[in-house]
Amino acid sequence: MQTGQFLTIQDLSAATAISLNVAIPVYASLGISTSVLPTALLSTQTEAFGKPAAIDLKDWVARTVAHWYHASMTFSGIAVGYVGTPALVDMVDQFIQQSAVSTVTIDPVMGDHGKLYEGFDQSYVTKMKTLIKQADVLTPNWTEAQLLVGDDPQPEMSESRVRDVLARLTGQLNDKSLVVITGIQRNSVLEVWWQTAGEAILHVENPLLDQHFYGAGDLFTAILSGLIELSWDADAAVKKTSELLAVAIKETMHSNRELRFGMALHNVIHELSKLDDRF
Ligand code: PXL
Repeated sequence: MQTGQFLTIQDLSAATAISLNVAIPVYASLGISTSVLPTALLSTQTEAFGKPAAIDLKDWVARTVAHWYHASMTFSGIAVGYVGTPALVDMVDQFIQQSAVSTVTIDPVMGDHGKLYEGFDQSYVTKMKTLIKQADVLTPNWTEAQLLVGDDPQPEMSESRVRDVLARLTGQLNDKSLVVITGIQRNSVLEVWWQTAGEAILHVENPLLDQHFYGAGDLFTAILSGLIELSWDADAAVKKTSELLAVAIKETMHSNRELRFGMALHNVIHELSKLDDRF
């Protein structure tokens, strides 16, 4: 049961169903009262549309956080997605440290398919390695997971390699953290692997599709952090999230939209609303 106001921290990309545009309806459909802290205002995502018109919201974020502090604003849980600059990662880090929040979910959004996203370099990875120490739940894709343990991203996703990266990443976080690596492609299936410290490594499978679904990671993190905010057990939450992501991917694939516009949300929002058995 949610006891307060949840907070999502990530960019607002105007013309794409990714990041905040995905997170806001997801939390609403789960009945989670949510505040937003946009880190950047972009005309589109940074991939697939050329260079977006962008405003770095660092100054506004600093003033907002200061105002919230003076207004004694507290949050029941925080989920962090795309932040955008090393300076903002530092600010988010400090903000989380000073907010006595019970569960912090971090999606270290910075790359995919073996490469960093446009505009990021090693200094961003270094800052992100520090920020993730605050995570109770960490949701990197395979590229981000490797970067966070200090490896050059390799396409190889053998079981031993995935287990090794997952164990090393879990070792970098606090004792109870849940690490979930998405986008593992093995044996013609798409897998999600996860581990909480000291516990068994588990994975689930979905069909592997030969396309890139922009915003799928943002949707995954929004659903997972929402279910955890509603006190779902970690294993059940990851399994349900993977199942629901497949629903959204199926709809996106059949919707005839250009994939660069992000995720189709109608069916997944319908399914999420039905999970509401709290009242
Ligand atoms: O979906 C991840 C993401 C979030 N936000 C912005 C992005 C991307 C991926 O490219 O560009 C701005």
